Amino acid sequence: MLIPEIPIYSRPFTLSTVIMVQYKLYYFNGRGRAEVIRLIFAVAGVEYEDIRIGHEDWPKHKASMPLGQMPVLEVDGKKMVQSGAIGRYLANKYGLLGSTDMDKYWADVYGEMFEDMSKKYPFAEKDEEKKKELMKQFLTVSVPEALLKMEKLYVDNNNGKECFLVGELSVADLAFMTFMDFLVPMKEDILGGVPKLAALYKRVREVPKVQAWVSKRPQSQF
Ligand SMILES: N[C@@H](CCC(=O)N[C@@H](CS)C(=O)NCC(=O)O)C(=O)O
Repeated sequence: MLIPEIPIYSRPFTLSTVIMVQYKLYYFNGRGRAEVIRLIFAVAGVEYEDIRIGHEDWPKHKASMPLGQMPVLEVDGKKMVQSGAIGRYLANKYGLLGSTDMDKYWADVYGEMFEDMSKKYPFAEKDEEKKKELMKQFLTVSVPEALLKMEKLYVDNNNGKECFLVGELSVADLAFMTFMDFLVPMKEDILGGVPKLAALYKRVREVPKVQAWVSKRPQSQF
């Protein structure tokens, strides 16, 4: 039987939408480490409760989270932790992990690259002068260098084809978009040296279900 090639994000109906699971997502009022999870739900058309805990209320909730951290995804009452693992779990469930084992591997590689890049962001630096210097290094050296390497991998892996990171839309694209949504307001031309990735960023943001979520998501600083 011939199965029509319809991209997952425009499929109207999947088996997963039939089996109703109760999802509750707990995070701060920000995109941060929860946004990829929210984007997966948006693209897959899955309902969930988006519970945003204010920093002032966090001490009251911390002990109820298995690792004392968020995001936490409650699935039918069971609390799941670690954003990357939750993202892969949901992406696998909703067809956003890549189609082949190799695609899945590469989606993971890109995810690790974003994680490596974010680790260089000087979140914890208290000294304002030092932080300014580290931020400059982060935005003008560390990230652009990593993006150059990433663009090369992306172009090689797809033979220059203008597509998503691993062909079809995957969790890696959603993670890429989330990372760029964080960086672009800090440095508008951060993708200036990587035209293929700049086009990819636009492509991901133009996916109708992504666009719909972006247009209605709460505005937040991070
Ligand atoms: N590796 C974890 C890190 C989770 C994490 O660091 N969460 C932060 C917010 S982004 C948090 O809950 N901070 C509050 C605290 O540790 O008390 C993940 O990706 O889920």
